[in-house]
Amino acid sequence: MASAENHESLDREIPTFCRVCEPACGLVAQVRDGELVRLRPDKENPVTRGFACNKGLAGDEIHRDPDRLDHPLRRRSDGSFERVSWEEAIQDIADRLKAIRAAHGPNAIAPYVGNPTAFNTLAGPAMGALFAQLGVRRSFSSGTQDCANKFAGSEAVFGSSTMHPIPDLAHTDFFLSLGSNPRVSHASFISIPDPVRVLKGVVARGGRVVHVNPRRIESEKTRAGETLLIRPDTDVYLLAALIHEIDREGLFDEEVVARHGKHVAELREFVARYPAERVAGVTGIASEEIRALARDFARAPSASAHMSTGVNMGRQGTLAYWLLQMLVFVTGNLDRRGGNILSVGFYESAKAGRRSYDEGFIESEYGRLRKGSLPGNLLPDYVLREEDPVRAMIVVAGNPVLSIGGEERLRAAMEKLEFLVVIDLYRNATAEYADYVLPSTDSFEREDINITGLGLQHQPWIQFTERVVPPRGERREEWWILGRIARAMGLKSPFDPIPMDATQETVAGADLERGLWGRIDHMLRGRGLTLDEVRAKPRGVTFEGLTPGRFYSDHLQTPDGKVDCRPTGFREAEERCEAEFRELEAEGPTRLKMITLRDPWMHNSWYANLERMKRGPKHQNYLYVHPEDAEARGVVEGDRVRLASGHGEIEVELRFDDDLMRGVVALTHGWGHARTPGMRVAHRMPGANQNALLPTGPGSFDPLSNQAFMTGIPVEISSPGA
Ligand SMILES: Nc1nc2c(c(=O)[nH]1)N[C@H]1C(S)=C(S)[C@@H](COP(=O)(O)OP(=O)(O)OC[C@H]3O[C@@H](n4cnc5c(=O)[nH]c(N)nc54)[C@H](O)[C@@H]3O)O[C@H]1N2
Ligand SMILES: Nc1nc2c(c(=O)[nH]1)N[C@H]1C(S)=C(S)[C@@H](COP(=O)(O)OP(=O)(O)OC[C@H]3O[C@@H](n4cnc5c(=O)[nH]c(N)nc54)[C@H](O)[C@@H]3O)O[C@H]1N2
Ligand code: SF4
Ligand SMILES: [Mo]
Repeated sequence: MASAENHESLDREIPTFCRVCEPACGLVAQVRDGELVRLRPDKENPVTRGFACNKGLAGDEIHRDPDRLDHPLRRRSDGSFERVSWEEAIQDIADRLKAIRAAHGPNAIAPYVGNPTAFNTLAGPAMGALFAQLGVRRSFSSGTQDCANKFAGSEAVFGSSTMHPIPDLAHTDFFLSLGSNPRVSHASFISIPDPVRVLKGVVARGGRVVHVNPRRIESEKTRAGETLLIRPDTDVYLLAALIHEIDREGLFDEEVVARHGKHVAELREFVARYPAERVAGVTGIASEEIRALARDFARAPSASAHMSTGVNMGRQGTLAYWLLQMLVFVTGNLDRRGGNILSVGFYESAKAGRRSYDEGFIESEYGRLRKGSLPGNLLPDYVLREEDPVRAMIVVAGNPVLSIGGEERLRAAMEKLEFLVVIDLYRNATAEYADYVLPSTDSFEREDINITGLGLQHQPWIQFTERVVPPRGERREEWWILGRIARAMGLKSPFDPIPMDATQETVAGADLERGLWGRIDHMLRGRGLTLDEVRAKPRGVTFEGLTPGRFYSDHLQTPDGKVDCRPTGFREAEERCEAEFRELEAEGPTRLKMITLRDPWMHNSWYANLERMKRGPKHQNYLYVHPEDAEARGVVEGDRVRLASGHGEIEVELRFDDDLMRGVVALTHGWGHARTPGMRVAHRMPGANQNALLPTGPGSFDPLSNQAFMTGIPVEISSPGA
């Protein structure tokens, strides 16, 4: 039957989608002899229409990377790793977790959940089920290095952490974007393929796009908007000034504000502290320019706004997100065509995140903290403490050693842990401290849907992807791994259906009973669809695009149905905000501040092992400095310099970048692989870890949200010999 065999070996083309970042770009996977050989952009994807970036298209190289984990590894007493069977690994992990829990209680075990789990539909409920049954009360995630301020902000203003009205870019006349670089990063908290094309469209229609950023970003050069340079960590004052100037000009939409807002007078009073002339010095933006921006935003037929990690990571990320929503709201642009509109998609998630902001806190060893993920910046503190420490950790798809601030304390903490399990694609920097390193499948080796964009998609759609190829080696899906551990501990697992009345085991537990995909099927049924119907359409099902008119009547989750324009829970923070303003005023504009520079060849820390991304000059990360700042310090391009903050120091090669604002230096994060021998390419071209310079411990995160301070870090440059 030679012909049948030939048929087997012919290329199969399978529509799927990328799970690296938020747009979920449609891809076509080319499979030959059961092997993934190539990925190409899917022109037939109804939403992403052939857009995909270099990282997504390199997914097959990640899949084939010879340094990928293919078998469970166990640490030997001499520190090296040995291959073990899944049975042995699972049983030993279960026994050790049980012993630690029996001896020290549930506080001794803490998970860290990394960013890629957000792109992995079945991992979430599986983690939830295991951790709930373990009684875990201390847990960490990449969310507190990324966007925790946004959840807190929306909860306070709209009564739900899952309500984030997104800019209606297809129709807007004015788009204000703070702290984002869509050309390189493809945006966060708005899922939109090829954002640059869409922004160019706004400009081509005669609209305006303004990027507020300490660096003249790539988007400007591609005619996707203009950049307004701002001193790092000062956006909150700019936003306050914009609202105040709009108020001064009488440009509030009084009718909307009176009908849907509360505490409006109090908002007016707060922003009045920051008139344009007062914030000009601190923000580095002339007062006339701030006034003009305020007028243009308020007078545009429609205007929309967005902020991202550049602002999230400042000291006032939560207040800034509040004021961003206020800017949109008071100008009547919330829920308006061309303004900010809530995206719905296959499930209305607003209710799921409903909570009163003031109830979202716990009393902890470190004072009042937000419920949910503890601050990543306290991870070392929880491990290194004498009394009731965290003794065991389970890290799923994360690399806290490199992604959180304060590298040396993190390493000390990992070293001290009695037991560490890492579930990853690679033996990453964190895995070097693990007792067990478990190989997970990658996105082409599992079934999935594009879950991440739910509630954030510019054009909502759901797509189901089959498993493109079978897992290589002994790679396993996270739900399988965690389920087996649960079962070996005598807990409930997906292999051991959970009775419906086990409500204390959280919703996730009940989901597992309905089958792995039961939760998604259930969510879809609310929209009159089933998962089988979605599966039957390999390129997915699209839903109605952004539609205004239902935000206030159907979605807003505050108990009184009003937008809270000045949440009382923010009062203490307002005083801190003012104190920091005075500090910045006193410090003046010449103090060097460090920001992060994402580039197209890294993805946080996990594209570090692809040779192709490291060709030529890309073999290291550079310190970018404005030529005049360099000159003032007697250093030149090509120098290896010492970069120091109050928290640590690194050595890096200097490069000029006159796109930076004076007084600002930039570095790409995710590097620093000198102690990661399991990733040979990364290890050979290690670069320097920016996070060695970031603050850690109490005081290094926003108490309103647990979000870490990671931008606008004061630094000094010197020659290493000096
Ligand atoms: N190539 C690539 N793409 C990625 C990632 C990656 O690592 N590499 N990471 C992915 C992830 S996890 C995320 S969350 C998204 C993030 O997506 P974005 O939030 O768009 O991230 P960045 O491109 O880093 O843009 C942040 C911008 O903020 C600016 N900035 C820094 N400090 C300040 C400040 O104080 N104020 C203002 N106004 N701006 C400031 C920086 O110059 C930078 O241009 O990107 C995703 N996409
Ligand atoms: N200085 C500075 N630091 C930052 C940032 C910054 O802008 N500046 N950005 C922050 C942001 S926005 C984020 S989101 C965090 C990210 O923080 P983390 O999530 O802790 O770190 P990543 O580097 O994204 O590591 C992800 C790990 O998951 C693995 N992985 C990838 N896919 C899978 C999968 O399908 N399954 C499993 N099991 N593993 C997988 C990768 O191999 C990698 O080791 O970093 C933050 N750190
Ligand atoms: S933009 Fe993001 S989702 Fe799209 S291909 Fe690139 S990495 Fe993947
Ligand atoms: Mo992120």
